[in-house]
Amino acid sequence: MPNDNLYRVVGQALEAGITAYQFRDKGTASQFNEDERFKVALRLRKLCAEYQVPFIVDDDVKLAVALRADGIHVGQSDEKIEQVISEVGNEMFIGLSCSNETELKDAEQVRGIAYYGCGPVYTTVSKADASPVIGTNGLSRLVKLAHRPVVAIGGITTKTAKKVRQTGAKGAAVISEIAQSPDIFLTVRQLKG
Ligand code: TZP
Ligand code: MG
Repeated sequence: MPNDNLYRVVGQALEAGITAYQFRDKGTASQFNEDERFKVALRLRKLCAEYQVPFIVDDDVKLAVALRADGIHVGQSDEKIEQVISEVGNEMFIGLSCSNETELKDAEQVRGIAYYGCGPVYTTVSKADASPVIGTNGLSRLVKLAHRPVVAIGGITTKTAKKVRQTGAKGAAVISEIAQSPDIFLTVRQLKG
């Protein structure tokens, strides 16, 4: 079963204490057709519910609604944030990616956004079309400008999590460091500090 590793990783990460999970299957990294995507995401959605951990769908309003997701996350070039807010703002919380000060200042004018995803803080291997790296200095500037919680993303590891936390970011979104960890319990504990 090709998805067994995904269920194992998410299950162990939940057991280890992650505070949110985002389902992301898009672009060149997409692994599933529409049917498979729904089935896999539904199973993960139920798993998160067992742990009372928010389940967030990346950039797929239809899937988020079908799964009764807790949240939806959109990027700057995904469906327009105002459109997403009017579609599902009453049903789930909404996150928006902001990778520079202009994007963040524009987002501050929009009502109905719950949090910002900011990065990439460091070089990432998980997103082919990632914006330029902003470093912890760039992240700090965005945190200072933001009146909403900032979740840092991009190349964050157990070694850099503390520096990321010191910027005032309220969370860290992590793919590789957890998915490739030989000991997910230890990695999540170290990431949380
Ligand atoms: N957006 C900016 S960086 C990134 C996304 C989705 C990928 C983060 O993955 P990793 O493996 O933790 O660098
Ligand atoms: Mg996106």
